[in-house]
Amino acid sequence: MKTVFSGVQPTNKLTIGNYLGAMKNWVDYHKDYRAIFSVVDLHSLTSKISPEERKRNSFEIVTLYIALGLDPAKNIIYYQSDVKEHSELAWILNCYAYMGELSRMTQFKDKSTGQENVNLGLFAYPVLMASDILLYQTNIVPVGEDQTQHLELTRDIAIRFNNLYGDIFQIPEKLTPKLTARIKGLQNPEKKMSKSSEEPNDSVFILDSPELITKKIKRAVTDSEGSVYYDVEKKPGVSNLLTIYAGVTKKTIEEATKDFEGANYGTFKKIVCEALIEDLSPIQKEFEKLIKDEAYIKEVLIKNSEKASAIAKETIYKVKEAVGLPVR
Ligand code: AQP
Repeated sequence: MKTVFSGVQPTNKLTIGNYLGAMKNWVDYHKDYRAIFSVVDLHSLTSKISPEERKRNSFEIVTLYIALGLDPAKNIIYYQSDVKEHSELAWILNCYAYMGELSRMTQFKDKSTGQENVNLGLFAYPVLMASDILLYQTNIVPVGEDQTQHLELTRDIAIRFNNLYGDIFQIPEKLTPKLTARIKGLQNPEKKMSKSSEEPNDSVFILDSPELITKKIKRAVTDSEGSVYYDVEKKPGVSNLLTIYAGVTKKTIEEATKDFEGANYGTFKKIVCEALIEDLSPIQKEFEKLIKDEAYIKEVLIKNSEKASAIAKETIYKVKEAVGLPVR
């Protein structure tokens, strides 16, 4: 059976960008793939958040995975730090990745610009991400568009390693949703919506109340033209809201645009809000129920990390044997 792997960093609460660009599409994979979804907490050490926040976010994200419909009996849901082979493989692959290629990563450039002491982890982040993916002999990686460059690097490292040592790693393919690959910020529709955005009305979080969602969408930047159609260059704000609407209603952009023929921006925003709230509300209800059952979530994490470890150990064995490290 082929493997699908993806992960989310517990750097904050999750946005509808994370949801529409990645997680919404994860639910049915287990039917055709061995489905592995991680909370990549080691990655989040590259960001400055408190230990309490990291812990709480991680727990909430796992709960959200289940609330979204990921059945923990059919999907491997776990914390990255619970499987020590992620770090082990990352170190080994660090020795096969080049400073030059890592320096070209745009996410590193974006996140390090203006920072005084850039931590080494931020620079090496893409190698840890490559390790996450390669550890499970992953075939496909469903991610948003922002991860394209990291995925390319993962493939390059895997091919380089295989050329040296034989068929050790599966070469993964990226799978990005056509329309919702890059949900933009509501206040800055030229930039991607991000969970660590400093502008409070830029991101809608999956767990935002209906009132808050309404407030944020009402304030979303549009333009002065007054008619609703899709044109990312000319109308980034309106196009982004149309994309969100199409994403939650599972309509094409043409179908979505048709729904707003003759509508003014007030009506348009109201309908986008309603559709978004309707899509998120069952997830929020399920989340509220599950989050109270801490023992259940902890049990899911223990059982699933054991499953993940068993797969990871097989890859590490192959890798260590290939490079001449002792195996037992
Ligand atoms: N705006 C977005 N549109 C579509 N997809 C998105 N993703 C993130 N933002 C958008 C996808 O969500 C998955 C998990 O992302 P991540 O947690 O690894 O971190 P990220 O890509 O760096 O996302 P954020 O929200 O911008 O986090 P911070 O602010 O912490 O850096 C990935 O599949 C990603 O593509």
